[in-house]
Amino acid sequence: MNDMTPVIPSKPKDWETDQEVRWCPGCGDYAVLKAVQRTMPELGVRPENTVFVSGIGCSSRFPYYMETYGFHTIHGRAPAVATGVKLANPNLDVWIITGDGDALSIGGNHTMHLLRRNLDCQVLLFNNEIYGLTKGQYSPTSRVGTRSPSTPFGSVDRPASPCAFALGSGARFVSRAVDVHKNLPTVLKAAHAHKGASLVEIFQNCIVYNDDVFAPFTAKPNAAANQLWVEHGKPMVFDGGTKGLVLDRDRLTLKVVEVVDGDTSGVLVHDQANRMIAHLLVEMPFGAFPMALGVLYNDPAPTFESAVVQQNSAAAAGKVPDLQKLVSKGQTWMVDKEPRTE
Ligand SMILES: Cc1ncc(C[n+]2csc(CCOP(=O)(O)OP(=O)(O)O)c2C)c(N)n1
Ligand code: SF4
Repeated sequence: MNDMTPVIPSKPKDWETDQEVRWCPGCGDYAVLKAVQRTMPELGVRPENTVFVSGIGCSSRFPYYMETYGFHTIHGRAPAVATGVKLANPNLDVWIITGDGDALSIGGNHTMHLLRRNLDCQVLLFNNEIYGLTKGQYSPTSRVGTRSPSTPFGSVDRPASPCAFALGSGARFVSRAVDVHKNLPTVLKAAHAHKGASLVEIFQNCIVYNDDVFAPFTAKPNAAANQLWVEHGKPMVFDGGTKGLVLDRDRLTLKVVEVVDGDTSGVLVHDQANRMIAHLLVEMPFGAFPMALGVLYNDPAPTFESAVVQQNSAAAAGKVPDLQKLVSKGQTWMVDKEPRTE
């Protein structure tokens, strides 16, 4: 996030383009696009100071649909382009749009370095547990047993968790949301307010190749019992406040307990700056535990671009720029007028 004043307020319409949206009808990407366009005016930012950078995939078509600057780059390389943009002009508000394949297969290496460097940007990782654009091959987040064109007998490798990957890479802001959930704008605002790389994993339904893969916690009848929305300073309760998480201090694990008569004493209180709690939350096996959603970890640290700018200005301090001196520094030689013939 950047502090740019004065800011002329914008409306959601100001962030929409005239481009034809080319996602399948019913794709979760539409809901995320709407949520972002609705949220931007509330961030007090302007389209002309905003850049959306994406890799390749269905989700990566996003920059076409935002009336901002944008780069639809190459597969897995949005972090490299975003880093260049932010270093060239740290005042720009940079958003990365990526998929589970783009960010964690071909782009895993780049995503890791973006997060550990802590470039100030928002990374919206659309997780549909599949390669949508290339017609439904399994991805690094697909569950064991996923049948796809590239795993016709079911996948055998264990999936990666984007949030666990982010924490392991040294990310300072890690969050989760659901494409159609009303809380998505709240998570986007928190991600934007955080100075540094903010990872937002968005569970996104691919209606064509992986429909309802998140239904066990996103479908209406399952939502309350299986979604735990964490809030800093609040006890971690779910299922209408009837269940909560406690710390099993002997085993250093989490446990689900019944909350009787609303008595939450003993229930773990969310501390978003506690990295250990974040690790426990993202590692909870779904089924025995609910899906942890919201801002799981938020503990700011100095950003990459601020350190680079500071270092460059310190190195340049007291020096007078002299281009001629620079080009004639070191070894010089004369080029023969006539080519040598030997
Ligand atoms: C270098 C390179 N390798 C492979 C591809 C093919 N390819 C395009 S998109 C994609 C995966 C997209 O999956 P994901 O990032 O999950 O995005 P989604 O389409 O599901 O939104 C692949 C493998 C490519 N475009 N470039
Ligand atoms: S293939 Fe899936 S992810 Fe891609 S646009 Fe269609 S529904 Fe969306």
